[in-house]
Amino acid sequence: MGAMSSSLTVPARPDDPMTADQPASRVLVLGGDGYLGWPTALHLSRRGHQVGVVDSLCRRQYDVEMGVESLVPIATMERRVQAWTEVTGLAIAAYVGDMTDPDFVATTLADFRPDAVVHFAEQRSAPYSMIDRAHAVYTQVNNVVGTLNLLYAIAEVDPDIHLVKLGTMGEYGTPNIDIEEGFIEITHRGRSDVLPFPKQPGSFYHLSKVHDSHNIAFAARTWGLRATDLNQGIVYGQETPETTLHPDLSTRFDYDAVFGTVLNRFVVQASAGYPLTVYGKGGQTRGMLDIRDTLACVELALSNPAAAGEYRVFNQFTESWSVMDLAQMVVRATGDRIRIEAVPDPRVEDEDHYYRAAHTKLLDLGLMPHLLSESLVRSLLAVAERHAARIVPAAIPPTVDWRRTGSRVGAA
Ligand code: NAD
Ligand code: USQ
Repeated sequence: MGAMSSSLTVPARPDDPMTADQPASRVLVLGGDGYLGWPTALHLSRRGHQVGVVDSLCRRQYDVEMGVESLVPIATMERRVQAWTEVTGLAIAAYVGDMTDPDFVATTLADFRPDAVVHFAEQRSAPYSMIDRAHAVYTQVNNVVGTLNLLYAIAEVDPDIHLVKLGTMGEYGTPNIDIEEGFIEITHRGRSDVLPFPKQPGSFYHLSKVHDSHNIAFAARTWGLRATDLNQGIVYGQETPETTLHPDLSTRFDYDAVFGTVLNRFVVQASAGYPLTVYGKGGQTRGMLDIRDTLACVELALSNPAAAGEYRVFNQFTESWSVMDLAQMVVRATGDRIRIEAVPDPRVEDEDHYYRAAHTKLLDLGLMPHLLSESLVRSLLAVAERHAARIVPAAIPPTVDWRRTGSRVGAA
């Protein structure tokens, strides 16, 4: 996808409110038009930071390619930013461009002069990266080159900028030992060292995050950059206190087999009366978190920055759930109105395995998690039911097969 280096910049107002307990900072949210980037930008703006969003809008283009749309309608990026100012009086600067364009990245950083950058701007679907060779190459070039361009721009524009980068719990895979937060002390032939935790990612997408992690650690070590890698689990939910202020502030909600994540998919399937698509045995266990906790974790990372030269890793999830446990909770929340369907697993992954991952660093910084419950699932069901008329049933069954090197996709 080529670069679109136009910019629609909204000037910041001098009278933006500040919170009493936190010094305001300038934060650039890369991928600020996406599912998580947009609500993060709103949250930080409301908390008194001067916020800019950067996005190539490629995520909207994947929808066209897949023949699907977000279940909840979303406004254009231009309209979203305008609506935020109308509703709150606060301004968000917006830049449209591609992170794989090094000049765009450097110019944007030099123009906005952030204290911190939150980097969400990657192709984030494992199935999309496994469609065929072209999608695997696109994913790794988009993600790895975008992040490399960012590291160079930070080093050249202002090495003091704190990089908060979205990684993934899936970098670790599912080893038969406890997962630590980024690093593990290893004793080998009588000598000990603290080394990066071994990585066993399960898709070319997850591999792109591993490559990013190594590049970021190297840049921090070499150029003295400040970097926090947030190894985030699977996010669920769609509403945050800011996105519900106006329909034009809604964030996207994906339920299709390529971009929909597991609990969001189950909730939409249930609201459509579609049997829940548990892949394989359903013993796949993952760290998960509420979308509101993503915002809180990013804010905690920003307000407790990494030191110069420090590369640190936080495991960003609040609870672990197996896919079958999630499906059973959704069934209960519907009053047993729907059933679970065992679908042959299109992925190559352990369907029944040990899983215990450390996640204390964000809790130590003060995270107060929103935990998953049947009542929370019912509130997600209510969101899905409001938009049930927009569900495209053909988008629900899985189309991408890990074992084949070319899959047919697209619900249109
Ligand atoms: P998303 O696809 O909704 O948002 C990503 C945004 O980045 C999109 O708006 C897209 O247009 C933009 N983007 C992608 N490549 C770009 C490029 N080269 N230049 C400029 N913009 C680009 O994804 P999301 O669910 O909001 O995820 C955000 C980040 O969080 C991703 O890095 C993802 O890997 C990570 N993450 C997400 C989840 C989850 O459950 N959604 C879980 C763990 C980690
Ligand atoms: N699964 C089902 N049925 C479905 C969909 C998924 O059983 O209908 C299973 C998958 O096989 C997998 C698990 O649920 O075992 C999770 O799948 P997912 O699509 O919800 O999550 P994943 O592909 O891992 O990717 C998502 C985000 C990605 C992020 C990752 C966090 O798309 O950006 O990095 O979650 S983590 O899982 O911790 O790596």
